[in-house]
Amino acid sequence: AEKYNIAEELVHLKIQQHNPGTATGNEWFGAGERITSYSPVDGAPIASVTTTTQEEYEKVVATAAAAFKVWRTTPAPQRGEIVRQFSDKLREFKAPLGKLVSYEMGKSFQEGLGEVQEMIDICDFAVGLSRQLHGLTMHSERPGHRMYEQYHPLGIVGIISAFNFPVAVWSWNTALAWICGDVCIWKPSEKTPLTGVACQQLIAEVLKKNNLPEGISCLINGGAEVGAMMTADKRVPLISATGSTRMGKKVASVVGERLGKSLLELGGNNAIIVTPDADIKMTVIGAVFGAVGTAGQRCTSTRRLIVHEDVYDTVKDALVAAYGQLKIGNPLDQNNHVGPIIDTDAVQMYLDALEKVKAEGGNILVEGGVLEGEGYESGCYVQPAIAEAENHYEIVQHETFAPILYLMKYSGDVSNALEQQNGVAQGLSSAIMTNNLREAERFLSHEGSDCGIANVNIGTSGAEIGGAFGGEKETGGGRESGSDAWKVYMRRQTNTINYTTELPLAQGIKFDL
Ligand code: UN1
Repeated sequence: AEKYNIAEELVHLKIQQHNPGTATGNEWFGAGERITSYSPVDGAPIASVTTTTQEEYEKVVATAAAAFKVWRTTPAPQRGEIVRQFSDKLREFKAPLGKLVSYEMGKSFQEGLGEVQEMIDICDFAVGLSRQLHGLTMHSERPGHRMYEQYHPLGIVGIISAFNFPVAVWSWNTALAWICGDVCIWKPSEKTPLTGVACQQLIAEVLKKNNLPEGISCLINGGAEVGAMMTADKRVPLISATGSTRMGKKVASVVGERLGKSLLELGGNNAIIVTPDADIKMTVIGAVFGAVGTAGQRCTSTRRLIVHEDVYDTVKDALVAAYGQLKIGNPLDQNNHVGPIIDTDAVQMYLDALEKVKAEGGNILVEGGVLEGEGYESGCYVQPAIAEAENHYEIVQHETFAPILYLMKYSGDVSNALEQQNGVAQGLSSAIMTNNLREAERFLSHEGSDCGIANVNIGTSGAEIGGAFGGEKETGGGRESGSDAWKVYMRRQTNTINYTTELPLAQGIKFDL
């Protein structure tokens, strides 16, 4: 266990035993109750942070609002330069931050490093974007008139993120929001507050070095009641929330009530369709990584495999064999494939799901269960499971945030597989494994996958930052990260300028005085 101690990383990242949990930048506040962060790796308490009080929240919003007045007038490429400096910090601290992500959240060290890499990538993307916040120009129907559009900063962006990508999802939002001229208030998951404190300290140093005001990057901590301070707050024009569909519906209704904007990235129920033309070796790698990577706790995790009857037995046998090779244990030990899930409540949900699939008639192919004994003392290590199931089962329709894979069969045409794949409430990620052009194009067409992400010969998880990330239906409809996702962080203004001495009206209307 000594070998996987992270005491040194905590010192490096300036995490103390008791940390204030609220910050406007370099200034920290800590009057609230404490939350202790426990590691699912060994069950040990890591450190604590204070939750944000209403009074502290008021200070944060006031400071952010004042900072916005300065930040919005800073030229966008100069804002990009700040993000570039932040990405340098992330490069410098990649190992300790990746290790803290791994230890506090439980994902493998490789995935912890991958998450910090994703932060670096989105920063690089944002730096380039800071010179490309383009609007269109239009031709006016009136002589001597010019029309164009501009994107202006929105104001304060509230970010509510989940435990499973404790730092990357914040960076997708914040790197774009900053170059767009917005200021950010971040509430990380109450299950992973320490990675939040670490990130806040890194960005705060950059802001201080550049003599920028407090309030550009703010941190608040706590549970749903602290998130609710932001969602109900008219001074926060955009709330970006990642988490369960249940949480998203609540956020959307509160923000909608005040006609604010929300950007929601909620549950997935992602499937891979395996056609008779699939490369079986690629299928198995993609499916196993998709189902057990991050211990099944990505919103893009593969939850369903929809396999053609001609290759069903081959795929089934290959999967069962692959699951037999999986090493489950301390995620900081790079020999292990699968770490713990986040906490014992999540373990209970996993166990309940396995009971339910059995009760509904499912056939367990790879038995699940909670691991016990040396190295598993936290009680959070579970055996990745596979069940043969049917799409209409209530439990299959539900996103269980754990490594459970449902294996299903289809026969005939790929449209039968598509019906199953689209036949769930969620619409985040999807994939097809095929070497048949007709099937691949059908899958990508308007009558194909109904998800925000649709991949060919790649699994459902592990999206790159360059594309827009998000999904349809109960996934919430939001898009973050690449492509033109930046537009949601800005307000669009249409400008018409008349440079003549006449005042002609649009639509040819005559109004003579
Ligand atoms: C999430 O699970 O909330 O596509 C984000 C992926 C990662 C991001 C997942 N790049 O799996």
